[in-house]
Amino acid sequence: MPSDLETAMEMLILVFHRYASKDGHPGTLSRRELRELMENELANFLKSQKDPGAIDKIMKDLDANGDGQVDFEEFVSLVVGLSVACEQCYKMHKGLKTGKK
Ligand SMILES: [Ca+2]
Repeated sequence: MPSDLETAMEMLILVFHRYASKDGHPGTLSRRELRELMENELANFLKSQKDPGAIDKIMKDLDANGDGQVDFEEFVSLVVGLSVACEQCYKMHKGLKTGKK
């Protein structure tokens, strides 16, 4: 049986490819696929973004090699960035509840 972390890694891969396989380039996310992924899988994060151009900005930031497609490595950097932010909230939350670290 896979561990929690192995399951998390597998889910990342599966979610990426579920959206990446929707149009022409099956191994990468186009702008439209990235939008769809974020609307479905990161809806809360997207709601917190007041800027209507947020997805375009994220796309530009993620597309490190500038080919107009987000590959898995570029996608993972988004997930890592969001996870780091979430972990800071988690720590703060825990600190508030227990009164210590
Ligand atoms: Ca790219």
